[in-house]
Amino acid sequence: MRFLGFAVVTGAAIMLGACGGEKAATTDSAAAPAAEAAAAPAEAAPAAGAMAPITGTTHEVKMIGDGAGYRFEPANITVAAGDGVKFTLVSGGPHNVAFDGAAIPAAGKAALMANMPEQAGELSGKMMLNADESYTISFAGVAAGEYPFFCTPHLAMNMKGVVTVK
Ligand SMILES: [Cu+2]
Repeated sequence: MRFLGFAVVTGAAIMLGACGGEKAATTDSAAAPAAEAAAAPAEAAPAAGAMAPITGTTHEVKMIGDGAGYRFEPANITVAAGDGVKFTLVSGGPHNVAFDGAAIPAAGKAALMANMPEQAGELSGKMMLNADESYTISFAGVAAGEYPFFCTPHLAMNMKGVVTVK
């Protein structure tokens, strides 16, 4: 009975690939009840942080830096539940897409973080250098509201926008 419980915990740890779970798997059977208790929060964490794929429209935004200044085009994007936004570097890089965690709806922060690949920092997308590089963010599962964003290198030049999730 105890051995069976231990085997289930081990299986869950392999599926999740969690370091904490692997430690639990090497614990001897006398500590099995403790290992099972430790495995429960480890199972919940990846589910909460899972990226939600785009199921709707992918909206295109250009990242431009030229004689007229630095900007996102369009700068104001309204998306429906399940939509995504693809930011493509056109000129004037480096550019990125970043959000201020204090400026976005608190209810949407965890989902947005989970949906942003290759974060250079919290809610800060990867830096792009070359034309045609792009960065796509899914807004699936992100709470309704206004999400102001900016380009970190050009924040002082007012390279900003807002994604409104309906
Ligand atoms: Cu920029």
